[in-house]
Formats: sequence, C-alpha cells, structure tokens
Amino acid sequence: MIETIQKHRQDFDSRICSTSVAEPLKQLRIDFLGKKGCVQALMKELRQASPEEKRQQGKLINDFKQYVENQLKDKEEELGKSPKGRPSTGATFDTTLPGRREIPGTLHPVTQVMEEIKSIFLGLGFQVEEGPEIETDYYNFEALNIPKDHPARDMQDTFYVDGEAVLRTHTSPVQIHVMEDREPPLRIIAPGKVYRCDSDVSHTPMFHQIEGLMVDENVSFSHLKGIMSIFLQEVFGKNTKVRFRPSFFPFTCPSAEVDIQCVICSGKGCRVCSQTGWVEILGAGMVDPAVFKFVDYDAEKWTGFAFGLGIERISMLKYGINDIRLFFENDLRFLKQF
Ligand code: 2U9
Repeated sequence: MIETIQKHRQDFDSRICSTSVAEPLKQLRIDFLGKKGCVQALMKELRQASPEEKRQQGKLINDFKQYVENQLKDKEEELGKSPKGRPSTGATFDTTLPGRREIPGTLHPVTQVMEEIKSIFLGLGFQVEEGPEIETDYYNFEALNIPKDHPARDMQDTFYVDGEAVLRTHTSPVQIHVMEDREPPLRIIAPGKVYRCDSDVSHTPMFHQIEGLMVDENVSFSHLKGIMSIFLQEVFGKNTKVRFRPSFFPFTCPSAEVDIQCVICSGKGCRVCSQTGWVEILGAGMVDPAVFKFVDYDAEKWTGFAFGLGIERISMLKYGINDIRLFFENDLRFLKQF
C-alpha cells in the first residue's frame, strides 16, 4: 500500500507540475479525487485490511488525499489569477519557443518626401516656417492679390469654416505672416496641409504643399531658375531636364509652370506625360509688387521669387504611383513598399 501511494504521489506531482491551463487541472481532480479516482480505489482496497492496518494505512491515504486537495487548490488559485489560464509567475514557459518579432513601422511616403524636400532647402539656406490651417479670407486671398471677385477663388474650391474663416487652400498665408513680422532678407519654406474641395485620381480634399519664398536686394528670375533646377535635380537625379513655361498666378509676375522631362518614359512619350515627354511639377514666379504692398515692403528696394508644389504629386512621379487616394487608404500592402 505504501508503495502504491508513493507511485500515485509521483504521478500526481509530475502531472500538476506540467499543468499550465485550467482544463487538464479538472481532469487531474477527477483522476485523483473523483468517485472512480485513485484515492477512492485505495479506500476500497483498505476494506480488506485488518483493523491495525486500517488505522495505519487509513492515515496514509488521508494524508495523501489532503496533500492532493491542497496542491489542486493552490494551482487553481494560481491559474485563476492570470489571463487565459497561463501562470502569472512565469514559472512554466517554454524557453525554446522563438520570440515574437516586432515589425517596425516606417515613415509614410508623403512624410519621407516632405522631409527630403525640406532638407534640400535647408541645405540651400532656407528656414522652415509654419502657420495655422484655418485662416482668414485676408491672409488666404486678399493679401495675395486675390480680391473678392477674382476668378482664382473659384479655381481653388475653398472650404469655408464660417464667415471670414477658411481652411487654407495653400500655405502662402504663412509667408504673409512672416513678412508682416520680419524685414528682408528672407529665405523661407512653408510646408503643411492644405484643403480644397476636390476629389478624383489626382486630387484629394486634403493634400500637402511646400511653398518657398526668397526676398532680398537684386533677387532675379535667374535665381529662381537656378534654385528650382538644383532642387529638381536633387529629387529626380542629376540628369533631369527642367523647362519653364510662362503662366499666370495672381501673386507672382512674371509666373511660370515648371516641368521636368517625364521620369516614366525619359521624354519618349507615355500615358503619364500625355505623350508630351514632359510633366508639370511646380509653379513659381517673381513676387508681385502688389503683394509687397500688403506687407509694407518697399517694392523698389526688394525683389523676391516664390514657388509652390504638391508633395503627393512629387511622390507619385518619384515612385510611379497612378492614384493619389492610395496615400490615404492606410493599406499596409501599399505603405510597406516605401
Ligand atoms: C507669397 C507670394 C507668392 C507661391 C506659388 C505657385 C506658384 C503654384 C501650386 C503648385 C501645385 C499649388 O499645390 S499646387 O496646386 N502653386 O503654382 N505657388 S507661386 O507664391 C507665393 C506664395 C506666397 C507671399
């Protein structure tokens, strides 16, 4: 009988040690303390024993029963405290299991291109300036030489907040604020979100812009051409061909639209460049003296150039993306490629 109890105890100890979930613990209770369990079987065996043996062996069986009950109670408490029946103490875990790999995130492609462009202009001596995304009609339009009845207001499909407040349609108000606060010389870029009520494969209601402004004595169109060419060759490669076409903006005169030779077909003609071999990349021009008047700059003394570009458009051309909405769908299959 003593050996049988010892065997049962060894068996019990080894099973309870390797139990880390509640379900097998229930089975252990049934196997040892249940009606058909081994403690009951020992009791049955005891019926045939002499009175003296009953006294001695009965005590051993009771001790074993008590031991099993205590051990089960402790284990149940331990498992009950930790989630999903795992031990809270970490006493039993498989050290041979491979660790769980953390998948590191990456910067959004729009943020990456924004940072790249900022660092190019920082290298050219420009400072970064920021401003509010809700602006007044004055800073978004009036001070940029876009009066109330000007057709350029329709071109920009404005979101009106209430009364005189609008979601800025470009980051140009930042430059107006800076010019109000500071005297030239100025060399600044204004990155940030802008809003226009427009949505299709190449427009989203919110997109990112970087605008730039340089004001000093004797700043000329040559400076504008030089800086734009250096910038575009940094982004798209040393051999990128750049061309300037005359254009119109209310806040610059003369104005230009700037193209690069198509990065998809290298100028041969494809769907992206509508068979022209060129793609439009940014707008620019010499600051209109009317704008200087609004900020009280002496237009006889100071001249300046300004430019503006959409970050999503640059990113689409750089990476060959054909639908701007992909940037905002948060699909990891798209985002993981950058
Ligand atoms: C001040 C004076 C002049 C900023 C400029 C453009 C030309 C331009 C567009 C490019 C693509 C906007 O994102 S886009 O749709 N921008 O073509 N922006 S000149 O001129 C300024 C800005 C501020 C005080």
